[in-house]
Amino acid sequence: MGRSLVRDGEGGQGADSDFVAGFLLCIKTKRDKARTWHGGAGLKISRGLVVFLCVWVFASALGAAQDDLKVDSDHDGLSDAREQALLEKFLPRFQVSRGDCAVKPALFAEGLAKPTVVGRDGTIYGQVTPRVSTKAGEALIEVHFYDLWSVDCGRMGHPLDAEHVSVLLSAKNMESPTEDWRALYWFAAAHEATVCDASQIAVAKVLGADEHGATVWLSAGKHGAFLSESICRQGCGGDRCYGMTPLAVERVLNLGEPGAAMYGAVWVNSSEWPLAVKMQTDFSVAAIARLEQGGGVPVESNAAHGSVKGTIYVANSVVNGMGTSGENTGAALNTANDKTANALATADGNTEGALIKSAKATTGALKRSTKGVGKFLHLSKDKKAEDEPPQ
Ligand SMILES: [Ca+2]
Ligand SMILES: [Ca+2]
Repeated sequence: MGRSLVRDGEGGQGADSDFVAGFLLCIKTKRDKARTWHGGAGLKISRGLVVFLCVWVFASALGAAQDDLKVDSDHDGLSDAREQALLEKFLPRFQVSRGDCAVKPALFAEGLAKPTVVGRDGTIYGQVTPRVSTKAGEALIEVHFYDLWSVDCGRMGHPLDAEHVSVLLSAKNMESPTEDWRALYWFAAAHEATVCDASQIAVAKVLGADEHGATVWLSAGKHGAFLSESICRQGCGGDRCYGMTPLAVERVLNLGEPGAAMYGAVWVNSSEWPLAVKMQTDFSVAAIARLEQGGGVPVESNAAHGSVKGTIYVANSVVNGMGTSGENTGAALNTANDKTANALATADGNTEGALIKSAKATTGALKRSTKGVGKFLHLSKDKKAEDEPPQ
């Protein structure tokens, strides 16, 4: 990471600069007075005054530093300094596609309701929120890391793309020092709230990521997040992880909390992307219970539409096998909702069967079957090329 962007007055840097300024002033004053101590009467008074000024300056700077460490800009009970320290300690090791058409996660202009890209420079946004634990002697904090892109340039791409990864931390109490906090669970979002939802949850120790950030793979163009490279295709077949390279994170900026934005991130509430809804907890009791039953390895946090995903996956394969490019998967990744899922849930068995049979039959039959799936998904035919790895 190039640098930590903690503003003056938002985490201690302001206090540090006051302290340094006071120290320099004190040294300069003592040096100037020293030149006159050899000059004659009244010098003892001057020396006492210098000592008094020094003590006053240091005491003021120290007080200011302590006050700044208590600043809580988003009013959630955690200081800005504590939130920033946890963001930096648990920053995920993002793996991105070297040829991603959106380049890197973007920096957005402060204070504008409309998300406005300033630069595609590898900025990661964060959110640090205290949670209530049911265990005595345990404190919980949930940390979200948002990779916000200028564009989703996979299938059925669209401007702006809000993705995220999160972690649940624990320590003895909220005042525990940063080094004492440990990760319990990691969550990686992939196509949330669609029938292709492949979001995963895993035990941090199983990933070897309980004391630092987890390694997370972001699919090319679509930017779905995966806790293992091998499961990158678990959505509906529209994700690819190829040519992966570590993301050089330029900065980590705290978004604050809903209704209490930091760094001018008022654009979280824009209707142009589903970002505000991602600021809620990712660690439901049901998801954690499913995870613990499975031994802690990455499991899908929402397995409700598995058969539907299978249908779309087959449709995707058939379309690819035809040498054409279909919108089916891409649109499902982006737009399919529960209504669509319900429609498919009643039809997916027949549809999938038809597709599999069609795959063995004629091109004409294939076209009819894929059109059938497209009809279920309320889609039109594709105009873009498939986002396969570059040759
Ligand atoms: Ca706070
Ligand atoms: Ca916070």
